[in-house]
Amino acid sequence: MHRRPFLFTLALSLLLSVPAAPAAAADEPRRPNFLFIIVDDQSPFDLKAYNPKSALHTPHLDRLAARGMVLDGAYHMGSFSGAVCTPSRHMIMSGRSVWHLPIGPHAGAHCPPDLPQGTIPAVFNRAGYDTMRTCKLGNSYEAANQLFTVRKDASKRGGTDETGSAWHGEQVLAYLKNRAATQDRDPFLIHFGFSHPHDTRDGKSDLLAKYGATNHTDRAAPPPAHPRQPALPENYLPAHPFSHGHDDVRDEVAVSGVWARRDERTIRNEIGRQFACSEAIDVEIGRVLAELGAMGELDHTYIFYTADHGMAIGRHGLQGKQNLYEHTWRVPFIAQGPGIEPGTRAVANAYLGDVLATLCDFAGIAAPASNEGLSLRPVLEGKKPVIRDTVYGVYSGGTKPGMRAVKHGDWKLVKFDVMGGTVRETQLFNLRENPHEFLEQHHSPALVALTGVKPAAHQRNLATDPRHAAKLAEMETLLLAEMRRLHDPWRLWNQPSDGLTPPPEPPAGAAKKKAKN
Ligand SMILES: [Ca+2]
Ligand SMILES: [Ca+2]
Repeated sequence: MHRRPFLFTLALSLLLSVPAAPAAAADEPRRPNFLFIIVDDQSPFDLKAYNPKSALHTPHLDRLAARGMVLDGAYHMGSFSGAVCTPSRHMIMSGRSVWHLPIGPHAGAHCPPDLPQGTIPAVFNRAGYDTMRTCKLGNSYEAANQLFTVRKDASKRGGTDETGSAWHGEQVLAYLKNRAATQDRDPFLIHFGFSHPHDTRDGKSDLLAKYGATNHTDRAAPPPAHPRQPALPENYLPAHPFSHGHDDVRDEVAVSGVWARRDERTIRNEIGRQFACSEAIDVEIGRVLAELGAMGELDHTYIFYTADHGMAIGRHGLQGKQNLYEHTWRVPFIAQGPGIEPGTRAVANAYLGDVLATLCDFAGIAAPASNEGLSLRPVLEGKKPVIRDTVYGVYSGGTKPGMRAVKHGDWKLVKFDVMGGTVRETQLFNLRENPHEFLEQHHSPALVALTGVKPAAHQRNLATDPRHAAKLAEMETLLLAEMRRLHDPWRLWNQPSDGLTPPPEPPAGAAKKKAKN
């Protein structure tokens, strides 16, 4: 309100070609807008910003990356459910860590009852922002979602403008046009969510054709091959070398077009479908950014782009999001806005649960007491390379205790304690030297002949290499410390029990049914 006279003065001044009155601007700095873009199920390695060899065409995201900062170490903290979406989106909205959410085992002991009042829409409503949201429906944080003052949610995973990503774009464009028409000058926070590229990956026909893909529905046969299909991923395997502990989860066996298939034709076609859906999203981002530019809002708006978690689609022989390899544990994270140097990168060691603190910091709003995330602003403004030294990850939506990961510097430890104690595996990677987390199986001559990717001799799991025994012990100690600090309710086979009573296993089949998003 108090800005309107200034803006009017500014417009009048420009019109008359005389200098604007600077004193008014200094008194009341304009509060920034936020456009938070989140897609459903996307590996950072799909994007050229992370993988220059990717065939995915995303000119608008490329431009966002060129005008902003790309984070190379952004992670979702994990999940205790096959529906990885759900805890991920709770963490984004609330800034809480994975074992301190209002859902999941022992949640009540670690979560304030009024948490919805500490979520992004509640905090920004109270601060005088206009809040608007579009996204898919379901597998999210409904108590937070319903607090956006304008809400246009629907699951849109079809292959037309009305049934696909264009629908979400239209909701944001209509909102922006209404703001312009009513001359609404309040700062805004828009949650611009998409339902794709989550399966079913029914892309638009022109984009499917661009990537040589078909919306394959015949479970009895692989889809047709096509030379325009994207290549197999560098760390493709025809099967994961051991059970990862949730073999029957929907994403590994029941996604239409893939099912349990991991053959070259199936994987390349499905990546083509994923890319068709991701390019359609890029088109919508371009439309919205163009509108913000036309409204003169672009220079006053922080833009964030991310996904709720990554996705395998053939990498390491897996198809879903129920693992802790980098393709799935990590998320894309690109930020543009005032004070963020164009064309920069940082590791950050960010969690999606840092988003709330970051938005608050840029807006000049105090983060709520329930927030546990850290503001990424010092990283985004180039003042720090990382916001924390150690990153923890969990997947325990299948057999318990499940998988755990910890990353520190270039080193990453992954542990699998699954299938009733019959699978106990340890992986140690140096991510600088082995960024694709190549395993012994990636060195197979038959696989090298298929993918054309020949790992170097040292690019393998180093857990049993005696030269790295000290590093392994150090990472094991870090993992246990993180599990204790974050109230992980389980311990692994080689850890002290700490007197914990592990939560009961869900009845057989329960995890499978829940594992949709
Ligand atoms: Ca998801
Ligand atoms: Ca308003």
